[in-house]
Amino acid sequence: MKNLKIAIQKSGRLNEKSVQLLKNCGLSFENYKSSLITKVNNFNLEILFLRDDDIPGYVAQGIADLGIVGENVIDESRAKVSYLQRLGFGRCMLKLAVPTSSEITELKDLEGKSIATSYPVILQEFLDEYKINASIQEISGSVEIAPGLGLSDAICDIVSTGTTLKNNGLKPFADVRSSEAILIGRDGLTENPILCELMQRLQSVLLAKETKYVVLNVERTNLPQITELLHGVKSPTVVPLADEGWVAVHTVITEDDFWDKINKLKAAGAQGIVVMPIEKIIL
Ligand code: PRT
Ligand code: ZN
Repeated sequence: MKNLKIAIQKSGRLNEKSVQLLKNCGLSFENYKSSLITKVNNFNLEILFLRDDDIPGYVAQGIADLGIVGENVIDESRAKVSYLQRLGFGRCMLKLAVPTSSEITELKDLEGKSIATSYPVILQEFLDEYKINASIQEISGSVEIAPGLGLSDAICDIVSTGTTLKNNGLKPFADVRSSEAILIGRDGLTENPILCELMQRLQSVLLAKETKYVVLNVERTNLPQITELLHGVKSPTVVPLADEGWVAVHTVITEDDFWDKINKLKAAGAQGIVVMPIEKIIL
């Protein structure tokens, strides 16, 4: 069978997590920083290491079959690719920001002003949506220093912790779009058996990341309340303990309501709660 090619970022914020995700899917490969392409030893896949900006175009042209890249980069490129899977890392927000002393406080104040950004396509669409006429100054990096240099009144840039804005005397005042890393694919790939296998592995890794394996002890008399709290899970495993009045309950809890559920379990009499990471969940 012909190998598929997946393009990932060569170096930068998405590289390490992209490599780790593929390795967690059981793929074994050398990650030499100097090579641009590497063959996976135990799967029909080759990995191309590219600059993130090039990935959507490579996939749209079919030079790579798959790619891992931020939504911001996909949208900015306008490349025609399919979204296959959200990957849950590289999360950030494209924001509008101004110097802390600026009189601009809301979107309509941008009318007639200039905005520096590396994302002119996304920004223009956003301004059109809100019917704002502003001039866009396209710059490729260090956008945060543009207002200080007198190049623009505002900026539109990626923010994650907000430290860079703060360090440059800027304050955010509007969100343009959120972004996370996405697995993208070229057209006509969906039926490919190599992709189907990879998607199954990816989903089991991603699902496992969102869940925890929990073991707890409870008095038999309190078991009904505990199983009631765990109604989302197909019958939790209940194991008798040496002390006949007690049982151990084994279950899986999702990350999003983890603490809420643990506190309710404790209130219902759960003791000795042990929480373990799950590597994979095969459905
Ligand atoms: O060399 P190459 O072109 O491949 O990489 P790059 O330098 O263009 O991108 P890189 O590695 O910086 O980011 C890759 C992707 O990570 C982006 O396209 C986003 O999808 C995502 N991402 C997540 C981020 C951030 N968080 C982030 N904080 N991309 C950039 N930043 C920058 C931002 O531009 C700003 O300068 O970090 C600074 C802000 O960070 P905070 O934490 O101070 O707010
Ligand atoms: Zn880039």
